[in-house]
Amino acid sequence: MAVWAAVVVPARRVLAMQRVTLAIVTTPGSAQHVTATAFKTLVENATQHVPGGPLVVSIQHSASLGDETSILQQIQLGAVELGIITSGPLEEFVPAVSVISYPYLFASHAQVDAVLDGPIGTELLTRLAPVGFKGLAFSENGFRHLTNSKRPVHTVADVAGLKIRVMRSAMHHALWRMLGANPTPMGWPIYTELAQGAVDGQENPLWVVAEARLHEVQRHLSLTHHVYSAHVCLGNLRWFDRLDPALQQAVLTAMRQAAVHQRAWAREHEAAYLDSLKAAGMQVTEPETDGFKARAAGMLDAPVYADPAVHALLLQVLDAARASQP
Ligand code: EAX
Repeated sequence: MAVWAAVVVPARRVLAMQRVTLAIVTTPGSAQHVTATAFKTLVENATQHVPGGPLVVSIQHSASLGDETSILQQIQLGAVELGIITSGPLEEFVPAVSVISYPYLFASHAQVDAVLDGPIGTELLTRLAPVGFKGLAFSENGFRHLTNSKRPVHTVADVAGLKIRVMRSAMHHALWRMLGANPTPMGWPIYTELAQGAVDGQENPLWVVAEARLHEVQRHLSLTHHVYSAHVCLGNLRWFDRLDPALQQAVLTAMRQAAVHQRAWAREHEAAYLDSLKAAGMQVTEPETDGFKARAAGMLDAPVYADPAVHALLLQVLDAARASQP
């Protein structure tokens, strides 16, 4: 009688480690890096014993995979799985995203949270799908302010003719034209361009100015608060759709928790970043914003918001921001 060797079939599913890349353009210490490291820890812990897991995240920072436009293209192709991207460059892929960058839309973080964590935020994340992205969460870049090497800006008239680097976004380009500047779209980083005087100024949240050491090459800081800038945490849609449902849930939950953690970090540190920029010698002005707002109001009729679907969403977002005004 033949003796058959017993074939042992494992009762549980085999765990298969999956390595994924998460790309950001900024350095360790940046807002994106805070979100990225929190996500990495959370998702790696959560997927230890999940079928198809664990998911192991490799963070590529400091624009090692190119600027945000290039990272978005790599995510679309599936060469990179995940990114934390400033809303500006994403607007060129999904024009609807530009509604949350509308000038002077938000006056407080409470309003930001009410809109981005409400139905409009959810709707925007789903609008990324047709171009191949899975929208996961909004983390925070912050309120943007103007810096330049030429002169203190007290009123919008002082902006006239300043050569300003803007993100690769038609919306930001149109806004700075409307404010009287001479805008030049560029990816990130921009330290060298500022140091060499290729442009006079740029606009970004305070933490960006400090972490990128722009105070070394920009003397004037004007607290304009002109645009709230979100970071959109997203992934390649095909990759996400093919994940085991438990892994999908783990990715979503970890990114949302990382974003909540990072928004708190950003808000806690804002005042300290302003102090550090003053201590580093930046000349700070608090410009008269009525003039900025009056000019920026023209954006309601700008071509970037002309598409009927985008315009309808813009009106909705303006209503929602008004309704959540403290
Ligand atoms: O996220 O490109 C930009 O101006 C961004 O705001 C910057 O990379 C920080």
